[in-house]
Amino acid sequence: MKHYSKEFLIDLYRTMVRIRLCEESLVEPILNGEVQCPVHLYSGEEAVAAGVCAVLSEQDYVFGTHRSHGHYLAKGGSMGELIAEIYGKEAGCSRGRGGSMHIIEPKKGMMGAAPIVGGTISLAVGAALASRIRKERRVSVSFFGDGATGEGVLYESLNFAALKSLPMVFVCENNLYSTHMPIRECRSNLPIFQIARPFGISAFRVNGNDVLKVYETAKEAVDSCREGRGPVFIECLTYRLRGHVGPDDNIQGAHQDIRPEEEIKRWQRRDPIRNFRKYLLKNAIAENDELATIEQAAQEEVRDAHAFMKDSPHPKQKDIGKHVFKEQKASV
Ligand SMILES: Cc1ncc(C[n+]2csc(CCOP(=O)(O)OP(=O)(O)O)c2C)c(N)n1
Ligand SMILES: [Mg+2]
Repeated sequence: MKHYSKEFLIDLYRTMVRIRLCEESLVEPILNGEVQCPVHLYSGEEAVAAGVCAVLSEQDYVFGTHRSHGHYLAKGGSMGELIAEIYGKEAGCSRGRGGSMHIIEPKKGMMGAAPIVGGTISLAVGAALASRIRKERRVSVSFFGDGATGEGVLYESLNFAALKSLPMVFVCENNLYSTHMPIRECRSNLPIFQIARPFGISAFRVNGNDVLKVYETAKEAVDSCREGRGPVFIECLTYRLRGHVGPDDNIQGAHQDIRPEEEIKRWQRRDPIRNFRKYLLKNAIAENDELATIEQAAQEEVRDAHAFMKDSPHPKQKDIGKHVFKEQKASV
């Protein structure tokens, strides 16, 4: 096992706990209708965002998906601004105009998220190209789900990134489902990471619930990018512990999860946070009290984030069209 400082390991734990508690704080408000925009919770997948973003500097770029609260928080986005965004408040990171699926913090390198499946992959390629042209050595990370493997833009992006040897890491969060569609029903047998190989791109599959494995693979990938060796593809096997959208899979309001109960239970036992907590205790890296203090601090941050949101007004009706793209009238 590689040697890591206690501080580093605790930071990984803290990041995952902050994401989980933030996500879980939204369950009640979604169910009682306080939160009105669609929210795709990241609970269960925290090790991917935490492990990958721990490798990145603030200058590196991250592009997300419809399920990106974790990417935003792990890249340094403010929890208060995230909660405010989800509630449509003016203090939100997109001034309340975007909601859960349009979160962004360019100052921290979180360049944005979007609900169009595969929609940000080519933007990440563009950022990697800009980094190359400007000789900035910034690495661009594209997070996307297994569902994006059905989108042509992924293959165009793989080709272009390989062609130009761009400093880019493709991170596929394979949670085995695309909405309610099991992956085995919509893909050929080819393991996802192997789609990168015909393009000459190094590709790996890791246990996406093991934060250290994710970190180690991402570290090699990012180092390789910085050395100018071109893009890398990482498939992270993981599972969402909540529904596709909202806390449960409410297919037309049925609040029903169509995934097999046994499968859900199996993945609950692989909870990345619970298992990393056990690892920290077993290896005497931290005491129970220390971890409890971290959990308490995260809970307080969540409370403060909700208080911050409550103090912020909604955008005024007359301003609702400001800060959003508009169709321009042709001048001729
Ligand atoms: C281009 C496009 N097609 C369909 C949808 C509807 N849609 C929203 S999320 C989703 C599933 C995405 O699955 P995946 O990429 O595996 O991400 P996950 O939700 O599992 O994290 C689909 C099909 C969409 N938003 N965009
Ligand atoms: Mg998926």
